Amino acid sequence: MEKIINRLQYITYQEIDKTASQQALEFCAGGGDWIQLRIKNKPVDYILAEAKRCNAICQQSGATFIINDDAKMVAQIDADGVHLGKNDMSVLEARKIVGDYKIIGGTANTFDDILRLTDQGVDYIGLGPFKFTDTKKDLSPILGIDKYTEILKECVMKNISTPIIAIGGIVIDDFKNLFNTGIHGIALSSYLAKHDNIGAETIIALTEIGKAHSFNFTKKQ
Ligand code: TZP
Ligand code: MG
Repeated sequence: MEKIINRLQYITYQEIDKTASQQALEFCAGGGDWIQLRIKNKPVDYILAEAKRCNAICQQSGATFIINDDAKMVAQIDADGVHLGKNDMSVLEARKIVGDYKIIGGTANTFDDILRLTDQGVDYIGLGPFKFTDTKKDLSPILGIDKYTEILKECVMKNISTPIIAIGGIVIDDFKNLFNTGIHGIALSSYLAKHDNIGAETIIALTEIGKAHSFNFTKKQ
């Protein structure tokens, strides 16, 4: 079965007064179709309960639901996939746990990271950080638009077609420049989370992604 990698991933955010599942509900209400549950420094029972709620919300609205770090939890609740950071288990280990049909995403900061992840059969790559962000501690070096351009060119030259998702400090004004580099999609956390109505801002973000992607796509035909 072909795994579909959507163009907007919402990463749940911990610095607001809404639970991850409340955020998931608002994001899906706005037409969002891909959520990554990311909860740090909480008991596993709390994360599991939130994961089950998010999974149900995503199933109901046809959205893809993946969990940060925890491949075993993905298998346990039959979520759609896992996102692995640089310090998490390898893609090969995660594949043994979740099987061939689940999505495995991996974090990259360099072209070498992308090569390593694609060799291991990752389904998408989160490339970043694009800009500085408070959302993640211990940030890797910031890439900016020039590094994205360089790395995406290298992907074309080496025939790497794994979808690349831009991440880190991204706001709507960045979409056009980022899609110009050849990325597949965008991951947003604080930008959407900080809007009172995550759903309303999701509608706007999806529209702008559609414009930025289609402009770049038609240019290439
Ligand atoms: N990995 C690299 S940057 C980042 C993660 C999880 C945080 C993205 O969040 P924001 O709020 O969109 O910068
Ligand atoms: Mg991690």
